[in-house]
Formats: sequence, structure tokens, C-alpha cells
Amino acid sequence: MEPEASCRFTHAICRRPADTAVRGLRASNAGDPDMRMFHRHHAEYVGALQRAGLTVEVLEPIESFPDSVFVEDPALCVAGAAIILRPGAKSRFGEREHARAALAERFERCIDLPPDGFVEGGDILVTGREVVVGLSARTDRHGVRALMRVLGDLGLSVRTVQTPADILHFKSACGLLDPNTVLCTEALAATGCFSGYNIIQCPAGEEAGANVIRVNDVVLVSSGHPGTVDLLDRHGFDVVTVPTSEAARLDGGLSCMSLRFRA
Ligand code: CIR
Repeated sequence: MEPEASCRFTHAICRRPADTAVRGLRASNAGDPDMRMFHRHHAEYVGALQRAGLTVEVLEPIESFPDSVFVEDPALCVAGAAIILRPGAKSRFGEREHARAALAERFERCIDLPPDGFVEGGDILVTGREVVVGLSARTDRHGVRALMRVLGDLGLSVRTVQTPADILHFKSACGLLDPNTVLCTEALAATGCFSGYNIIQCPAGEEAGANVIRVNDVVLVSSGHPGTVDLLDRHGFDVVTVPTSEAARLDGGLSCMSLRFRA
């Protein structure tokens, strides 16, 4: 894979939030999402991807899966292939059938991650040189071994790291800024998992803003993280802010609401 491919995309797939999202999973209850606001924010998110140059397909909500707006978790699109993952959250496992239905018609290579382990897309960071996978409460060693085989066949190398215990997904604490540069929390930087990369650390108190996404020439940052915006601006990144307060009530951020790829 060309290093630039980790940041340059032509298409994205999103899914509108289901009304049942009010019953979505969350580590601690900061209140249910306000669904009118969630829909508004989702539309802004889609608009930001479009302005970044992507053709965005917005799939219909799936009421039987409250967390299905977070399309990143049941699939991975990389190196021209779609991989149907195995979500580790019981209530989300069935989302893989819907991911397959959407991706099989768009990708010539649509590969089912073989059983028996679990992997969620939120634990996978594709950089310009490798695929970093964080073991977490949702992603286990069996799953990562299976993913290594599948990605190895696609010519990609996989490195396994440990997701810090207090966060849901590896990418809850980091995001790619360019093929060799990551934004991450101080705690994640301290683990050494990004040694060899350029690291920009989130300002203290703005850890929730670490989950940025680089889309072509811009970096999308969740609203409410002014220090992060300033910092990235000073490093020469073109920043666009997108509101995610309602997704955040369900532990969601920016990367989780789209599958981005080059067609
Ligand atoms: C969950 O717990 O699975 C959802 N409520 C949030 C998933 C967010 N996904 C992500 O950050 N990749």
C-alpha cells in the first residue's frame, strides 16, 4: 500500500443513527443522546466528508442494532478490499451481516474474518507503513491472529499493541494526521506504541479529542477541543471541526461513523 493511501480517499459509507440509539452501549451514563441533535450532527459529519472530496453513501438505519451508526466497528476497508470483522460486543455481532450486505456489492474482494476471535474496527489504525491493532475488551488475540493472516495476504503488515484499560477502543485515544504522524493522548504516547512516528500529544483535558480523522487535505476534529485545533493549526494542518456530542454519549467519536476508502 502506498503510504499516502492511509490519508487519501474517494468514498465513504455511513449509516444514519437508528432511533434505538438511545439504548446504545456506553461505559458510563451521561444521558441518552438527543436524537434530533444526533441526526443534525450526523448530517454535518457527512457534509464535512463530502467537502473533503468524498462521495458519501448514507445507509438506512437498522433499528435492531442500536449502535449500528458506528459503521467502522464491523468492517475494515483497506488495500482495495473489505474485511468483515467480528465485533466483540455481543449486541453488535450481528452488524457484520449488514456490513457484508453493504460491502459485498461494492468490493470485488469482500473477505470474512475467520472465526473464532473478535476484532472491532475501532481498534485498527491504518498508517502509512503498517496496520496497528490494539487488544481491548472488544478485540482479542485470536481475532488479531486471523486479521494478520488476512491482511498479510493483502501485503500489509500488522503490529499488535495493548489498548489502555480505561478506553473503549485503541483509536479512542489516537488518530492519524499524515502517513507518519499521529495525534494521541499523553497516556498512549507513554506506552511507546508509536515509537518511530512523529507524535503530537493532545492537550491535557482534551483527551476525548484524540480520535481525529485525516481525510485528503483536511483533519476532522470533534468540536469542543480548542487546544487541539490550535495545536494542529500551528503544525500546519487544515482543521475542520464537527460536532459529536451526541455520539460521545455512546462513546463514539469521528472515525467510528464512516468507512473511508479509495474506489
Ligand atoms: C459501542 O460501545 O460499541 C458503541 N456505543 C460505540 C462505538 C464507537 N466505535 C468506535 O469508536 N470505533
